[in-house]
Amino acid sequence: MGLRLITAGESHGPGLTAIVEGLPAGLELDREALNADMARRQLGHGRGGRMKIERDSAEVTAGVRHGRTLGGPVALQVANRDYANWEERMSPWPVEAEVGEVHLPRPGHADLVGVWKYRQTDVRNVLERASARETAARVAGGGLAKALLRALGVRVLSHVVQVGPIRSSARPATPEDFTGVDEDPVRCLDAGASKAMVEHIDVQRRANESIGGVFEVRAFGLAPGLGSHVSWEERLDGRLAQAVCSIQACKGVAFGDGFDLAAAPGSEAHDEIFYDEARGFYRETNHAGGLEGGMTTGEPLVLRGALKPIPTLTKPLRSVDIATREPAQALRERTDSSVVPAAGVVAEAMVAFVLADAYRRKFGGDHVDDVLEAVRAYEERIGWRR
Ligand code: EPS
Repeated sequence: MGLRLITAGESHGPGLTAIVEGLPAGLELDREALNADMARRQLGHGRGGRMKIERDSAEVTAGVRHGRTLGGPVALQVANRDYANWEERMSPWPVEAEVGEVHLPRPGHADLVGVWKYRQTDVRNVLERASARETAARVAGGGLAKALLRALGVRVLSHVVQVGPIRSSARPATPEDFTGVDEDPVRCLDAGASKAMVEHIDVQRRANESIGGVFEVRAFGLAPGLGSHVSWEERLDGRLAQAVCSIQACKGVAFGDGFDLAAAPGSEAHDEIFYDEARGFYRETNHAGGLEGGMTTGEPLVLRGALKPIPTLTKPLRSVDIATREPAQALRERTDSSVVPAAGVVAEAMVAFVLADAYRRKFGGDHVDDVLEAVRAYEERIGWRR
């Protein structure tokens, strides 16, 4: 059995819930590490007023005793502090007060298609669930996946490689190369680029624009052979792309050299295979980003995700009132101007989740020590040296 993550919750409702099913028993959880990720997701230059209200933490309400998993589903709750300001508008039950409907769909959001599809007249019934607030629950659930990966010696890290047109030149090769990334205002490892990114965000924000960018996730210490070539649903690149592209505003995912590989001659696009007694099998390059034939190669996983600029604009785009069908400006709301640094943290959670799921599928095990023994036996059989 693999891992399953279900999230529930609306942006301004009482709170968010994450349920993770399929973790082995005996897995040690680190409360501080879970909540450190929750806080990291709230950071980044370009966030809006909402992040001053929320102080996210993940409260465990099921599946854990004295810091270790019991083998059943784990439930996590994240409160929405902002609910205090929305109690009437977002009450789960009918209220006396007259609550106005939202009729101005924002281009680029789920608003218009969502009201058609779910037979709604109020855009709020769509936007509340479509909101990227839901990613707080993903990070809570992903934290459990990270705990399993940590027990298996795997680290999943991220950094920002582009904000608007400004690119970072950092190419972190080891987990240590990520040191200090969370202290940078845009989670960028290239100090010069970081400064220019912050300036770009400030200039664009003053011009009432929103800003997109690219984050990169790297995973170190993976066993070879996670995923499979035998059927399309099992290919790990496909599973990772789905998980990362499901992050709100993500429009593209690439592995390793990604789209640049399309222009390279074949002789320069692949990672030649070497062997020596000390290292076993190894590669000197990683154009493939750690995946061949839909399986991990044992090299670091390298994945990038492209975010479009957020569709809630303080300079609203043209839209149509869905009640009157008259031309109108799209809904104007409090908003972030850039969320690329936060999206990297969310992508860590999604990548960790897919990788932990791949370990569960390949190695099974009801207790975490069963998993560890199975991984060690497999690595010994193939002669894999970390
Ligand atoms: C979001 C709009 C903003 C963001 C929100 C995502 O919220 P609000 O409408 O309350 O100002 O702050 O992100 C979060 C709340 C969060 O925790 O990341 C959207 O429309 O997607």
